[in-house]
Amino acid sequence: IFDCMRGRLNAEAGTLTLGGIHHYQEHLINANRIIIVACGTSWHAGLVAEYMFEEFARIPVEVEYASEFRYRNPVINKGDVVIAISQSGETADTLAAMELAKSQGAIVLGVCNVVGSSIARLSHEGVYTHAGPEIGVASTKAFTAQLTVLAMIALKTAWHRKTLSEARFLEYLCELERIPAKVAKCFELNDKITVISELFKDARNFLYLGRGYNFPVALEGALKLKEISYIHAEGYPAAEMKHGPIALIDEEMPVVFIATRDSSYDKVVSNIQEVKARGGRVIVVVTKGDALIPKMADFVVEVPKTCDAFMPMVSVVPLQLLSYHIAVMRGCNVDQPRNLAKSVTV
Ligand code: F1P
Repeated sequence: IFDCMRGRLNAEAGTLTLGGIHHYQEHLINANRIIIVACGTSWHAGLVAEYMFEEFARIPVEVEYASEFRYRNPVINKGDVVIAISQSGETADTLAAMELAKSQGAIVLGVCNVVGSSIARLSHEGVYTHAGPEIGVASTKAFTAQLTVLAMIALKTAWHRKTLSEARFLEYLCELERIPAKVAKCFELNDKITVISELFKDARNFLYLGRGYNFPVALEGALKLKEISYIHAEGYPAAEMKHGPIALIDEEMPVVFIATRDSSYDKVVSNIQEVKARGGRVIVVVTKGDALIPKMADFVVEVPKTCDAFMPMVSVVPLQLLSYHIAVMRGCNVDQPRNLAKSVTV
C-alpha cells in the first residue's frame, strides 16, 4: 500500500489522483453528509475517517455499524454519500447496508482490499487498498491501509473544497509519505512488547483508553486482543472512564493508554493519574521523547511522532504486537481464531 501510495502522490497536489473515485468525485466534494458503513476493524477505520473528513474537509460524517444500519430505517437524503469499508469485500452486513443505501438513491463508494469482490462490484466507484492478502482472519495491515486510503480521500476532498490551505495540504502529503518509515520503526518495539506480554498474558480483562484520533485505536487494540487471545477487553474514550469503567479499576486490571502527544494530552495525563490512584497497572503508548507520561506509567512503549490525524497508523502497531504475543503465549492460533470467519457472509 505504501509503495502504491507513493506512486499515486502526485507532486502536483491539485491533480492528485486516487484512481477509483473519479466520476463520483463531485458528489463527494459537494456531499451534505458522509455516512460510513462497515463492521469490526473496518468500522474502527471508519471512525478515524470521520475525524479526518470533518477536520480536513468540514463535511459532517456518521459512522454506522453496517449490521445495525441495514436493519433500521435510516434517513438517507439526496446529497448524502455512503462509504463502505471492508477488508474482505464479502461481509454480508456491509453488502446489505450498501444495497439499502443504493435503493434509496445514495451514491455508494467502496474502500476495499479484495479486487473484484462483491463489495467492490456493488460500489458505484471506489478505491482498492491493495494491502495484499490478510494471512490471518483478524485484520491488521488492512486497517493501516484503510486509514491511508481514507486519509488520501479526505485530503483530496479537502483540497477541492478549499478547506485546507495549500501549505497544510502539502504538509499532510509529505507526512503521509513518512508514515511507512515510522510504521517500520514500530516493529523495533517487538522485544519490549514481548516482555510486557509475558507479564500480562494471564490477565482476565484489559481496558484500552484513548482520546481523539486515538479513541478508535483503543477500540481496535481491545478488539484485536479479544479476537486472537480470547481475553475480555474493552476500548473506551478516556474521558468516558469516569462515567462507568472507572469502577472496574484495581491492580488486576491492566489499562493501556494510547497517550501520544496531541491536543488532548493534558487530559490524558489526568486520566492516567486517576487510574494510578486506584492501583491500576498502566501500559502507555507515548510519542518518542515524551518526558512526563513515562514517569507515571508502569510500562512505556514509544512510537515516532506524527500529526494527530495519522497517529492511528502508527499507534495501532504496538497494540497489534501486544495481542499477537499474548495470543502466542496463551497457545492460541493467531491466524485462525476460534469462532471467527475471514469473511462474515451470513
Ligand atoms: C470485518 C470483520 C473484521 C474482523 C474479522 C471479521 O470484515 O469484522 O474486521 O477482523 O475478520 O470481519 P471486513 O468487512 O473488513 O472484511
